[in-house]
Amino acid sequence: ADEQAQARILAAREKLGKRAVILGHHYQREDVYRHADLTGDSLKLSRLASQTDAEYIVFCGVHFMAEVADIMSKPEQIAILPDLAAGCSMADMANLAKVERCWRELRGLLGGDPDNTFTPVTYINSAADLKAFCGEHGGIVCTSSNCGSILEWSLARREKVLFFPDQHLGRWTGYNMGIPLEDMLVWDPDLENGGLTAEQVAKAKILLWKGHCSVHQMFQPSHILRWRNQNPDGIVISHPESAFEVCRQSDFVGSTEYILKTVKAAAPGTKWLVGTELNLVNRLAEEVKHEGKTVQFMAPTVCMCSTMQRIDPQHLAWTLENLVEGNVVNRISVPAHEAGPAKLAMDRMLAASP
Ligand code: CIZ
Ligand code: SF4
Repeated sequence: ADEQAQARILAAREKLGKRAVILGHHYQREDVYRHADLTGDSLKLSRLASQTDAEYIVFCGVHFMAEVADIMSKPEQIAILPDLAAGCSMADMANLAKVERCWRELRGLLGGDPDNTFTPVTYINSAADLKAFCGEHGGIVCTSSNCGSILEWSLARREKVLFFPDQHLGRWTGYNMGIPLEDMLVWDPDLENGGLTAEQVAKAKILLWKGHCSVHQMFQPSHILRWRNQNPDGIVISHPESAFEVCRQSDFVGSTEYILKTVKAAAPGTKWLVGTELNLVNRLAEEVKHEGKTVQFMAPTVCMCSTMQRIDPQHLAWTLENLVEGNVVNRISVPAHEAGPAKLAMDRMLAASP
C-alpha cells in the first residue's frame, strides 16, 4: 500500500507541475519528507512558500504551520494541510479563552491595564487567534531561532512579558539574558490568577505559561549523564523546548535549523547526542555518517511527534489527486479579522529578528 501511495504522489505531482509546492518540516517522516520541494523550520518554510508562484501550498507539518503559511502567503495562494488532525499538543495548551482570562486576571492583580505593563509574546507554535491577540495588544511572535531578540524587544517596550505556550523556551531564553530564575514564574491557566499572588506578579519579569512539548519533555538529564560517561569526548545539543536541566547540561541549545547547521559544520569524527524529534535526528545521522560523525537520539525509547506522523503518504496522495481533479481539500484559511492582527505580530517579529 505504501509503494502504491508513493507512485500516486509522483503521478499527481507530474500533473500539477509548478501549481503546487510541497513543504516538508524537519520533523516529517522520511516517506513524506522525500517529496518536499522545500524543507526547513516553520518560519523558513512559510517565507519560502510565499516567494513561489505556486497556487497551492501543501504543508507537510502541523496545523499552526499551515496557518502561518496562509497568513504570510499571497492572497491568491491556498494553504493545505494533508491531514486536518495534525495538530500540536503544545499549541493546544494555550487558547484564546484562557489567554483572555489571564489578561483579565492580570488586570485585577496589577490594579490596572496589563497593556501598560506586559508585552504578550507567543511562540510560533500557537493558533492564529493567539498571534492575533498579540498583534492587538502590542505583542509579538517568536520562534526558537529568534526568541532572545524578541524578548529583548519586548522588555524594551514594557516592563514585563507574558510568554506562551512553552514555558521551557521562555525560561531558557530569559536565563540566557541574565534574568534570575526566581523572576520567571509559571502561570498555571487552570488555577485562579494563574496560581500567583499580586506581590509575585509585581516582582516577576516574565510569566511563563504552563505549557510544554510532550516530545521534548521526554529528554532527561540522566540520559545526558549516562551518554557522557560512555562518550567522554561527545557533544550534546538540544532543542530549547527541552526541560531547563536538559538545556543546562547540553553543550549547545538551539532551534532545528541551528542543530542541523551546527552538527553539519562540526569536525569529522565527532560524536553527537541530539535532543529533538527522532525523524530529524535519523535524517541528520544518515547525512553526516560519511564524515565519520555519529549522531544519537537522546531518549532510550522511540519518541516522535505523533501529530507530525499523521501526515503520511496516503494523505499526501489523496490531497494531491484532489488538486489534480480541481478539488481543494483540507484548506487552512485564517479568517481576515484574525489574519490581519496575526500578521502584524509576525511582521513585528521579522523586523525585530537579526
Ligand atoms: O519552528 C519550528 O519549525 C519548530 C517547531 C521548531 C524549530 O526549532 O524549528
Ligand atoms: Fe508540537 Fe512538540 Fe510536535 Fe513540535 S514536536 S509539533 S512542539 S508536539
